[in-house]
Amino acid sequence: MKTGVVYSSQGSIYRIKTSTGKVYFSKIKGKFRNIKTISTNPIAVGDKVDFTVNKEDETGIIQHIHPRKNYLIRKSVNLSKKIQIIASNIDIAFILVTIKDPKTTETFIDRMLVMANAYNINAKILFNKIDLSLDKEEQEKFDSLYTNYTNIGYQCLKISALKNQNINQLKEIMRDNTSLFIGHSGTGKTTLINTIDPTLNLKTQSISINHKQGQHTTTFASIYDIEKNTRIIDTPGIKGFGLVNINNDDIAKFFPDFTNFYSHCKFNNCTHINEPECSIKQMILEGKIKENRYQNYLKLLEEDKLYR
Ligand SMILES: Nc1nc2c(ncn2[C@@H]2O[C@H](COP(=O)(O)OP(=O)(O)OP(=O)(O)O)[C@@H](O)[C@H]2O)c(=O)[nH]1
Ligand SMILES: [Mg+2]
Ligand SMILES: [Zn+2]
Repeated sequence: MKTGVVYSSQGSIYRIKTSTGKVYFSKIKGKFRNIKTISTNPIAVGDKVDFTVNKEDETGIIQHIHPRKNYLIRKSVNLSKKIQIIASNIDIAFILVTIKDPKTTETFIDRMLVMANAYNINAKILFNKIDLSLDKEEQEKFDSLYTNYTNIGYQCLKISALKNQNINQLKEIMRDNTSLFIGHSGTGKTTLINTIDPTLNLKTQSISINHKQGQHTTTFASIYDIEKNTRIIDTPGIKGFGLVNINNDDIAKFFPDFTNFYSHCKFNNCTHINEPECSIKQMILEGKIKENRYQNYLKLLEEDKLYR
């Protein structure tokens, strides 16, 4: 039996890499397919697995998954509401945010941060495409997002993947970690990986001229080795996704700027909307919680109905 990490999966074929660097294309042992897992994919990119090797063609069969340190999960927007593990065993999830071309929605950022917090993943924010010129309104948006998230306690970095700005600083943070890049399509996740390691030469594509949106160039998650212990997981762009297994009255617990206060609400299942003696609403009046974070929170609650 050999042990390795799943570097990518396409259909039912998993590309596994061992510690010696050898790659095995593998399938899953039959029994996995019948097990009812929480997700549509029983094995995810990042999983550490044990597998046997077929002597004739050197293909593998996955026999066992090691316990996951953590995983990032999403519920799809469409009717199927399928749950999918995006990747597992992540040290840092970098959320790529662009102010324009494409515009990243604030609820997307907050949703990602809530999921990362709930699923035990260290999240940081990368504001990419800082080489683009912004109008006054966009610049104000940028400044307020940067300041607010930094004040809440999230590490934020301003970068340009295309113009190689502040990339060395990012590389320092990434060293000896497995980092995941996530964001809307076209925010520059793959471009950033190419800038970090130009030898990879991965496919990227300009955003559409009419809609100013990405064109879903990356279609499946893959791990890339940057240095011996430094890895990056590239992921396909996502528009929106539902929170998984988080109750409405728990969402506030994953807003770090709310956590000092919600336990003072009169009702312990307070959703901080219309309940009397809500300490979150009191803290907004006192300026201890930013009004726009609260608006994002309400929007997130409202939007999440679509996914349930
Ligand atoms: N001006 C500017 N353009 C950038 C920057 N980073 C990426 N781009 C451009 O944005 C477009 C989309 O980049 P990709 O790297 O393909 O985006 P992605 O996030 O991987 O997109 P998906 O794979 O579809 O999720 C390309 O035309 C890049 O050249 C940047 O820092 N500045
Ligand atoms: Mg891409
Ligand atoms: Zn409350």
